[in-house]
Amino acid sequence: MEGPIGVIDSGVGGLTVVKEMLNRLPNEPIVYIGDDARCPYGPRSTQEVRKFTMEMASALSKMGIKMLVIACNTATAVALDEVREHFSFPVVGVIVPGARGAVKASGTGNIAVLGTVGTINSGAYDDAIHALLPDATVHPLACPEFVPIVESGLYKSKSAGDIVAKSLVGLTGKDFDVAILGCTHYPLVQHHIQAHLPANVNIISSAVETVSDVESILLSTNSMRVEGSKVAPIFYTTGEIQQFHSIVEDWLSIDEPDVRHIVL
Ligand code: I24
Ligand code: DGL
Repeated sequence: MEGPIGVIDSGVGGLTVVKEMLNRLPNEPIVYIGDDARCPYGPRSTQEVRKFTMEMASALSKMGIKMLVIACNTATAVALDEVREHFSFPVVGVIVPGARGAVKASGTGNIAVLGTVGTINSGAYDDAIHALLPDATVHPLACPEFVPIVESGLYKSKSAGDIVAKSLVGLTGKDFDVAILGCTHYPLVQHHIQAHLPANVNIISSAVETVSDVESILLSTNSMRVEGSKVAPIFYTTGEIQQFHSIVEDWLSIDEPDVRHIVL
């Protein structure tokens, strides 16, 4: 198999997955689509998220990708199966890898899951965890305040900690030793989350776990890119190029990244 690895997300959040890919698979060409014009997906209906996700997957399919990574938790939760049925390339979501990392890290099988309303309502993390560990106890918590904290830049301030603390009251009295960051944006408020959970709780980022799955598929399908010089990633946004460009520069430390507009 040849061609780039496609990565899709509701916006710029999936760059947390791209960052891990660039570190661990530096020779792989990446083509990314962020649906900024319709972000956030978290509060949207299942039907809408499925439709938007299929549109991004179709656009990348036409570009000849060898594999697709759905970096968005909300999109993975409701659209992974449909995307897999439609296309012949391998499709990797972020939920099964995140669930596997959590099950491995947990000594008790009691696991908290933080995510958007769409991700939590889908029950996708509960299902993935129980498939691996039938006796697990899952404590899901929707945290709709967290994405706006990050996107407003407020995540660096003290008041972000107060908002995070308020949301996490929903886990008071629950017993768990692992918490999954089941949303692309949550690694940016991880320090606030850790500070307001019991000290013994381990935090698992689905973004990190997902790249291990990408790597094993590349190896098992013998499609890892070996030869040649590094290829710069290409980023498509359905929204404004300017803002996307500065977030890519800042987050991935790429000078003059190739950011283009796309209409889906
Ligand atoms: N972080 C995210 N989204 C934003 C943002 C941010 N603005 C500042 N920061 N905006 O997601 C969403 C709105 N769109 C509009 C169209 O263009 C793109 C953005 C989290 C990104 C995680 C990789 C804060 C910020 C930043 C740089 C890096 C990381 C970060 F400015 F969180
Ligand atoms: N990318 C989304 C996720 O991981 C968060 C932002 C959104 O709600 O679209 O669930």
